[in-house]
Amino acid sequence: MKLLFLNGPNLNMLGIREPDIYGRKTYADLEAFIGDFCRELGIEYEIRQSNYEGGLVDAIQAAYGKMDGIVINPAAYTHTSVAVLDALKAVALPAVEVHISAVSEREDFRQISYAGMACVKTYAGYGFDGYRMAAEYLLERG
Ligand code: CA2
Repeated sequence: MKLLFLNGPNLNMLGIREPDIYGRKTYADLEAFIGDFCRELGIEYEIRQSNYEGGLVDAIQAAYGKMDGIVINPAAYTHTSVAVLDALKAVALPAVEVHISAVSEREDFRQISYAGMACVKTYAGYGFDGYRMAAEYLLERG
C-alpha cells in the first residue's frame, strides 16, 4: 500500500504559534511521526505540503496511477476549495480527511468541508494521531 500524505497551507508553521490549538510539535515532528508509523505498518509513503491551492491540486493529480490512497489535511483550503474537491474526485483514489484540531468546535466558517465531500472518512481533533488513524483505515479498507 502506497499512501500520499498531503498537507495544506501554514501547516509548515506547526509548533511556532497557536500551541493551544495545534500543539507544540513542529511540522518536522509530524513528518517523523508519519514516517515512523508507516514503517511500522509496512506502508510506502510520500509526504507533501503546499501553501498553494494549485500545489495541492498538482500533488493530488500526481498521485493518480501511483498511489493507493490519500491522507489529506487541506488546512484552510478545506473550507474554500472546490478545486481540491474536484481534484480528489478526478483521481477517484480513496481519500481520508484529517484535521489536527476539532474543527466542529471552532468557528462557523470552518464548518463546511469541500474536500470532505470527496473523502471516505474524516478524523478531526485527534492531533497527529489522526494521520495514523487515517492510514490504518485505508490499510484495513484495502
Ligand atoms: O485542524 C486542522 O488540521 C486544520 O486543517 C488546520 C488549519 C485550519 O485552517 C483548519 O480549519 C483546520 C490551519 C493550519 C495551520 O495553522 C497554523 C496557524 C498558526 C501556527 C501554526 C499553524
